[in-house]
Amino acid sequence: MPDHIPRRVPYAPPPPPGGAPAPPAAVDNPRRVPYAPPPPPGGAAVRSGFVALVGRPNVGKSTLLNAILGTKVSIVSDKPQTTRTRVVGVLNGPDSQVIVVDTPGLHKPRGPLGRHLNETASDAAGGVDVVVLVVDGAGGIGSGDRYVAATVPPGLVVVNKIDLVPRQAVLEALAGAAGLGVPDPWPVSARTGEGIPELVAALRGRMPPGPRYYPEGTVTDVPEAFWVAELVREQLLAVTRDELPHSIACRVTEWEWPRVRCEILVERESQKGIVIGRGGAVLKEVGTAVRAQLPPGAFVELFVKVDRDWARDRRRLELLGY
Ligand SMILES: Nc1nc2c(ncn2[C@@H]2O[C@H](COP(=O)(O)OP(=O)(O)OP(=O)(O)O)[C@@H](O)[C@H]2O)c(=O)[nH]1
Ligand SMILES: [Mg+2]
Repeated sequence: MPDHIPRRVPYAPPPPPGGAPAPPAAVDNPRRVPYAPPPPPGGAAVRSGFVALVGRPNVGKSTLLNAILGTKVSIVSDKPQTTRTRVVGVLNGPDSQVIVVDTPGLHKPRGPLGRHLNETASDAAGGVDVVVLVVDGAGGIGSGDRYVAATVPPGLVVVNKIDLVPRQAVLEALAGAAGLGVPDPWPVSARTGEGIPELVAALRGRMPPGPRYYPEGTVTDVPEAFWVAELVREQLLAVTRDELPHSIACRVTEWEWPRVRCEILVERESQKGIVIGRGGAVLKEVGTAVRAQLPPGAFVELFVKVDRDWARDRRRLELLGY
């Protein structure tokens, strides 16, 4: 681990399209070593447990995790299959600890990467205390959601993105979500925060008595170097289109804080130019946006490399941290 650990940026909802990005604010360095301390003498009652957020791609699971935590720990984009790993967020309270796990969107896979993402999601949802099925209240509830509900039976359903539709449509979405097998779906907007405190209270209430699985103050288990690579990928997702997002992987190859070297892998020679941009414009924009989310002084060097096979087999995916 580096001496200087990049700090998490408190979660701020994304600015409206065209708007200026919100400046990052400082938070304390969270330490992230999982451990289970012995219960206190006399046993002050702590409720703790695991919640998995599952759903189709793009319904807003990662945005919801960030909103629940009040801190950005999972990257977000408007492209499907943004999340490629299990991402742990820890919500600490005076007498509770809720560990919320973000997962890749469950979808019909088109190759080894897709199959790997689906497996990661199903595995992450196994054995948790509450599976939360997230659906898109603005996009309609359909066969993809029913497939997820059948694959990983939920204990609670969240209808997200209610800020995008009028009240009447929210009621219709709630009625549709009730058909997914769990009564009383929860309406929320991960973007505006509407309904989030109520959802958090409900999740806390469902935790059984148990230990704090992570030290208080822990926010996530995402390793720092992986986080920087994820921030780079998030920015690339924001500026690229079509198939390109699925062809990109990022990995940090050198960490001499505050200097970080990050490689961007693309699958085809033709994609290299798009990622670099005219005169390096895209890389420059990506680097600036990533640096803005790291502690002052961070210097992120970006390199683009063609690697036809990064998404082709499980071993390669694991080497990339997926
Ligand atoms: N208006 C609105 N947009 C939202 C809301 N929640 C998420 N979004 C947007 O929906 C898109 C997808 O969000 P993500 O959080 O990346 O979705 P995801 O379910 O994690 O997607 P995968 O990781 O691909 O499975 C992004 O453009 C978000 O900004 C919401 O409550 N309201
Ligand atoms: Mg996600």
